[in-house]
Amino acid sequence: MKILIAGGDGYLGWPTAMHLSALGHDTLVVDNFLRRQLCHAEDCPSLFPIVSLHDRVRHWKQKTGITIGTAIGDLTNWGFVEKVFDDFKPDAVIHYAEQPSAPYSMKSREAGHLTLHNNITTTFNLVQAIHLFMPDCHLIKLGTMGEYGTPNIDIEEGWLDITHNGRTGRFLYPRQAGSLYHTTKVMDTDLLWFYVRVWGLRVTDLMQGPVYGIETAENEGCPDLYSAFNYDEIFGTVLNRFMVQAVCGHPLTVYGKGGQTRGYLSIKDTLQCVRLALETPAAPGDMRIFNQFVETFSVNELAEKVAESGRRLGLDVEVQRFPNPRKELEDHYYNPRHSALTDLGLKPHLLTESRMDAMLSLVLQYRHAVHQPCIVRGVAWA
Ligand code: USQ
Repeated sequence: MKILIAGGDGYLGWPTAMHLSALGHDTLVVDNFLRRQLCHAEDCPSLFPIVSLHDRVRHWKQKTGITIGTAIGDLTNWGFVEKVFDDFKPDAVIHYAEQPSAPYSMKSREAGHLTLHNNITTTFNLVQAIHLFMPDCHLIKLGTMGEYGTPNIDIEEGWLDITHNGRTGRFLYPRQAGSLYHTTKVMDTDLLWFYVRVWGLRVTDLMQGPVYGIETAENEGCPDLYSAFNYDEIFGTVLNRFMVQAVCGHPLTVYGKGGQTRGYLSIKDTLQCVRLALETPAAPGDMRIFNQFVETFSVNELAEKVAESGRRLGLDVEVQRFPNPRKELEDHYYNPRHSALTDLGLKPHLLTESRMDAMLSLVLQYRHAVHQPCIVRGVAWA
């Protein structure tokens, strides 16, 4: 298949490009380096030195003989989008090209507007280009479990059957996001559902939980092929942050009561999930929604797992409660379904002690590179 990976330079986009190209797909990475620029501007460096996209593509070619194509430009610019689609004519688009940080989106009016404009316009342009150039193309969109929020009822996979005054209908499951970033994903879902209804697009919307990890089958032992790994308050996800905090002697930053529960998955499972969605495309006029995570943990449970792993590795890890900079429930019911991807064949990599220790050992090798000032930055929802 010809696969366009929008946001293919990112934490998940680049590993996806390697994974799918290794399976024999003709892969094109499209990116404008927004994530690199924002991290640079916010003084939030990656733990590992970031190799340029062009160098990674060269390293991958040397290692495997496979060429990954690149198109550098901004997907909010219609002229660029039109040219890329006209030239490449993808059979599938994997859409990661969004500003992915909740704290960044809440930082200032400007950052909020950038998030809103970038995320919604990119989704809109991709939908328009698919309709115009490749109406049969399957769009796989990375959404987020955060679209649902933390309701006091079970979370279904995307849809809810509602009986009202004796009549029953199927609707998008109610969304109530906890940040402007998460709200842009809700808006994406609505936009996609609208165009599925009117234009018969084929869409899979993946409600993904926070991802952790570094190595995949394709980059194992090859730092030149690693993605950027953020551990700062703005761009780092919680488990990646805790791992880095553990190795540099920073207390683990549990926000508030630490009962916030989310569905987690490793970067290896993200690749599996995206591949499974690709191999079983949505039918025309179908909008599939899959909940993409493999196990749930509270922040307290994650902190305890990191502290235990640290002890096994001889580290003295302190867990500390910090005032929560976010507005979120710290103690809540959380029971989301997640059977659709398992039914397609997902084989989860669970967060076992040995996997925790392997990741922490790898992070420990880069302890000298940790930039402590970015760990707590004080971005508050208020
Ligand atoms: N948290 C802490 N301490 C920290 C960092 C986070 O207690 O140092 C807590 C947060 O308050 C939150 C939970 O850990 O309750 C998860 O936070 P996170 O920063 O790992 O995840 P989040 O901001 O929700 O966003 C991340 C990705 C985003 C993705 C989302 C999936 O950045 O792109 O969409 O995970 S989900 O969380 O399911 O919405």
